Order: sequence, then C-alpha cells, then structure tokens
Amino acid sequence: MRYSIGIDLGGTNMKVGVVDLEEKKILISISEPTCAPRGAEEIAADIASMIRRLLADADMTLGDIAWIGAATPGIVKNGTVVSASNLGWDNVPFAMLLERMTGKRVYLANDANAAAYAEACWGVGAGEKNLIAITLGTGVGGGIVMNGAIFDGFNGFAAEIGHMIIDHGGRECSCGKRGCLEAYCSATALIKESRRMLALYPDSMMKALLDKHGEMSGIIPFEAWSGGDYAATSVINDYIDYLAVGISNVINIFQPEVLCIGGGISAQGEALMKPLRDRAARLSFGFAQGKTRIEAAKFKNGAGIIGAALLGTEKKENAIMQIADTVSRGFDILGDVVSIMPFGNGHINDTYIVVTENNGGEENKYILQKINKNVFPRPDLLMKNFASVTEYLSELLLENGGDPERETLRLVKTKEGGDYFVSTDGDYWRMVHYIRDSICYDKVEEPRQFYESAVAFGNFQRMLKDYPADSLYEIIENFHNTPDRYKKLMDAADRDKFERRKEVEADLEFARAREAFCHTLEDAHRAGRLPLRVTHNDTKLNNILFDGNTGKPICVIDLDTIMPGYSVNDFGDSIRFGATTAAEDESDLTKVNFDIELYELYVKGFIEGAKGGLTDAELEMLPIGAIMMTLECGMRFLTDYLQGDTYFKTHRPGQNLDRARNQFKLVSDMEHKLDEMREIVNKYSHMEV
Ligand code: ADP
Ligand code: GN1
Ligand code: MG
Repeated sequence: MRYSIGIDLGGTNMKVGVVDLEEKKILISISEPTCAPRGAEEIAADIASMIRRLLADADMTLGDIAWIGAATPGIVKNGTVVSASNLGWDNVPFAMLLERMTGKRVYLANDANAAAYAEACWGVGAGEKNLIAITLGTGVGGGIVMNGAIFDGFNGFAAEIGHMIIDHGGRECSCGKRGCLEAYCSATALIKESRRMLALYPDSMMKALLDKHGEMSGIIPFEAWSGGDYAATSVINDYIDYLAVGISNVINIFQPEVLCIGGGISAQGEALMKPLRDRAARLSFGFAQGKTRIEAAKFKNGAGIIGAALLGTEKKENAIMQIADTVSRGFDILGDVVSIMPFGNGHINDTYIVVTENNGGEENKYILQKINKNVFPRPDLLMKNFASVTEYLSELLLENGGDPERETLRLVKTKEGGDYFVSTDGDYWRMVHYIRDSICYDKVEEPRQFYESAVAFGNFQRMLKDYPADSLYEIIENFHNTPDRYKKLMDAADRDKFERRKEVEADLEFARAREAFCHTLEDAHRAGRLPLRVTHNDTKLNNILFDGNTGKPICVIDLDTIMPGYSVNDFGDSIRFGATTAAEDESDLTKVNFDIELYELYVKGFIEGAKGGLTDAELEMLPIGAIMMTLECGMRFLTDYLQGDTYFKTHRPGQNLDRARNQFKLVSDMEHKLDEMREIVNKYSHMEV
C-alpha cells in the first residue's frame, strides 16, 4: 500500500498527516491544539476523528492506509507511553487505544526518535544504515538509528545525548546534575551566555541587535559573530567547542555514517556546520576508515509526522529479527533460520512459516505460532491439551498403519525439552513441523473437497471417541454455549463502549428474535438427548490441510479448542463456513447464500466418517447444529465489533460487522430451508455405511 498516517503528538499541538510512501512526502496534514494535560482516551478519540476528516478530504478511506505511526513525547516502549510529563500520562497503552479506534496497526515511538528515523530514511541519512540525530532547541535531544532500526535501550530511555556529561562539576543542568551537554549547547544555554557576556561587554554589537529584536535569542550572538563582534565571537566559539566535544564523543562510540544536527539552532546552516566539522574532526577517532558526515537536518517541520508514518517499515524488520532470535534461542530446530514470513489466514494466533538450512544446504520448514493470550488465558494448559492429544493421535495412527508425520501435528521440542517456549516478554510460542506439500483452503473450490473434509472431520471425531474427556482442560469456558454468547452480545450492546450500537440495531434485533432458539442444544443436553464428546470445536475448512499432489485431506489442524462439546456443533461450524456461496467476510450480502448442495455433500461425508458413531438424536439435531453455529458465530463477530475488534484479527475497519451480517444472512437462508436440510440428513442416516 502506498500511504500511511503519521501523528506528531506534542504537548501543545497534535498534527496528523497522510504520507505518500512512494513520493516520499506529506500529502496532506492538519494540526489541532492538544489541550494537555488530558486523558489518553479523549486524545485518541480526537486523533481518530482528525484521521477520518483528513482521509475524507483526501478522498481516501482507512482501506488505503497501510498502517498508522505516532510520535509522542516521553518514554515510549512496546506501544506504551511509559511516562510523558507534558501530556500528564503514565503507562498509557496508546498504540492499543488507537488500534481499537481505527482498526489499523499502530506503531509508537518517542518523538525525537521518530524525527531521527525520518532523517535516517528520507533525510540526510537516506541510503545509510546508522544515523545519530542531535536536536539543539530549548533542550538538547537525541535519536539513534542503528542498522535501520531505532535504538531505545531496554527501557525506552536511551539516546538522551543532551545529558551526556562533558564537564565534571560544570554548569548546572535542568535535570539537576552538572556538566551535561544540554547546559552548554541548548538554545537556552546559548541565550544565557549571550546575556552574561553582554553584561560584561555592554558595547557589544549584541546590544543593538537586542534593541532591534526586543529580546535575546539564539540568532543574536550568531549575527553579531558574523559581524566580527568580540563578545559574540567568544560566546559562539565556546558554544561550538562544547558541541564539538559532545559530537565527537558520540562519533567515537557509534561511528555512524551520519550525524545530524537539528532543532532551531540548526537553521544557522553552514555558518555553524563548517567550524563544527573542523573541530569535531580533530577530536574524533577513525578517520582513516572513512568519516562520519556531520549534516544539518533536512526536515524542519514535518519530521515528527514523517518519522511516525515510517515506523511501520522499521518495526517489521525489527519484529522479524526478534522472532528469529526467539526461534533460535527457544527451539531445537535443525539448521539456521534463513527466513520467517507471516502465514495463513487464522483469526486468532500469529502464525509464521520458518525456513531453516543446515551446513549441507538442506532445508527444513516449521510453523511457528505466538499463542493469543487475549483469547487463551492459560496457554500452558492449552499446550498440555495440545501435546497429549497429538501424542494420542500419533500412537493411534501408528497402530492403524497411518502416517503420524503427515496425519497429525507434531510439536518441535524446545531446547529444554518442553512443548512451548516463553519469551522474555512473556509471550507463549509453539512450533510444529510444517506439513510438506500441503494446501489450505479458505473457500470450497471443488465440491469434492468439501465432502472429503467432512469425512476427515467425522474421522477425527471418531479417533478421539475413547480419549479421556475429563483429562482435557476447558480452554475457553462456555466456548460454544450459545445462550451465554447471546448474553455477552447484549451486554456489549448495553455498554456500547465504542458507540457503535445505533449502527447495529437491526442486527441486534435479528439476534433477539432468536433468543429462545439459542437454548435448543443446551436444553437437549440437559434432557439427556445430546451427549458431550471430545470435539474439535473449530471445524472450518481452513483448519484442515489437503495434500497438494492428491488433493485429499491429510491432517486436521488448529487443535487449540479441543474440549468436551457437541458433535452437532462440529458439523455446524463446517457448514457455516463452507456451505455458502461467498467468503466469510463478504460485505455484499446479495452474494451470500446458503448452498444446499454443498450441505448435502457434507452431511453424506460426516455421517460416513463417523461410521455409525452418532446417536439418532445427534443425527436429528445436525441441522439445528448448523443454524446454531452460524447464529453463534454471527453473534460473536457482532460482539467483537461492539467491543472494538479485539478478539478476531481484522484487516480493515468494519470487517467484523461484515462477518456478522454475512453469518446472519446464512441463518435466515437456512431457516427457510430447514425442512429440506432435515430430509437430507434422513436420507443419509438410513443408508448402510
Ligand atoms: P488460528 O488459530 O489463528 O486459526 P491455526 O493453527 O489454524 O491458527 O494456523 C493458521 C494457519 O496456518 C492455518 O490455517 C494453516 O494455513 C497454517 N498451518 C498451521 N499449521 C500448519 C502445519 N503444520 N503445516 C502447514 N500449514 C499449517
Ligand atoms: C476463529 O482460529 P480460527 O481462525 O481457526 C475462532 C473460531 C471461529 C472462527 C470464525 C479460538 O477460528 O471459534 O468460529 O474464528 N477460534 C477461536 O472464522 O475463537
Ligand atoms: Mg485456524
């Protein structure tokens, strides 16, 4: 995508701009007073509305935007503003707040770091890997870009170049310590020194300039210096000497290709830069090997917006590098990691395909997943279920002449011999062997596939029929308890935290009209007509892998929700996803129709796969299961929409609402065809299998 949004949130103004990533410029921007201190929710809501206005003016939608970046003052780490005194914020998860309001991925960085990043990407550091920025303003700020990524220390506090001590016991600094670079090289320090020298040399040219301008500024000593004034020359000479010391310290540590000087004082341009280069050159190491370029910043205004808008390019590389690190530190893999890419279309976990290579050039592939902690509060217990079920299936396959390397998931052990790896930031990771030559479908492409997936899911259920159900942890409570899902929807509507309710009144009404129906399966269970079995609970088509060569299903995947449940729900979940004429998030409802022919194929396959393992009551309730799962899934999507899209992954605003309406459309189609659906089940229930 060509555009992203950059936000420069300051203590005084908040600026928002659409940035053209191809033309490398701000396309359009607006600014409003921040009115700090103020709550983060309020500010985020204002920014979200500024974004909407800006996009409308540019004749764009959020769909045209790749991501959003925000630069804020203070200490920033992992999407959180840890502390920002000029906003009055402590520990504000600002990226998450904005993500909820916009449905877009939001990246966050400290404003000085973002400005440095802008210079590194598109400014005086373009084409280089390492740039250090020093801003000479009211204070002295800094930003470090190393190997194309912002370096901010373990705590987000790094790059405080202004507080590098250059004179032990020297001038008092605003931070309370003595001798910091800021006490010598900020505009504030320059003004103070100019005033002091003017008091000592009242005949200085600075006097006339002061009378002309009305107040002392950083410009006056520079102007008087260029006129050869003695007092001003002394002020500026000292100023440049101290700055050269600070800069050469930085160069000696980092040896960046570029050292960039920004802030108000950098407007002096070459008059300042030339003597600075000469003096810094005398103090720095490493000249034989090529030297650091010292340059005035390219961006005067707009560095914050541009740097923020570019954050998506930084984090991606960074994040992948971190994941590579997790993989190599955590798991007992063969060879070295050569690539990691996001993979699949799951709505829940972060899934990656990892390719490794050993010395002989032999390649191995793995699937790596970061378990969604928001959805699964106990990833440890989830992994216990996962490990024991896959082990059980693998033994069963061995006994029956199957191939446990292809027909069930196989965990890759961690270096400590465990089933999952917990990274330093508390994320849970698991790895399974990639099933070679496998294909995963998000939509039925050939009717035969759907029939075969039914046999496979029916089979899967049969294979687990003797699995000890009470040894399984209930990974998500009330997962397919439809009356409970109904209640959660109505609660979300009552709270209406994101003010989306008025838009969905008709959809809520649709659910309300079916409240009594929601109890059907729970009632049947209580009456002893519907047994609990070990079920998969997430039987959509893309949770089964097909063989790329033979086209046959090989392996049922996504075992996160294996729990005691109703067989008719597993049946129903497949129907809602597969027996339809459109994708799950199709927004044009005229394209969304229940496909009774696909339904028939699935009924036939499921009953065959279960090989008589279903009771008469279960068979009779299959059509109810289909409607129930479709209705329930629609209600879950709608609930998530009302709650700000935090459960299911979304790739565009309104996607959950589209998904909900899509499911509801299928519900009404099925209701109209219920008699036919029952007849079809009857037909196959009484066939010899
Ligand atoms: P989610 O819970 O987010 O849906 P899944 O476990 O279903 O996560 O994995 C997401 C996708 O990754 C699957 O739809 C499939 O395309 C792919 N996938 C998962 N495991 C494997 C595997 N072992 N081999 C090949 N592809 C896999
Ligand atoms: C989720 O994980 P995935 O994408 O296979 C969800 C299912 C929903 C489905 C809707 C743990 O499945 O329950 O039916 O999205 N999984 C979980 O497409 O909530
Ligand atoms: Mg899945």
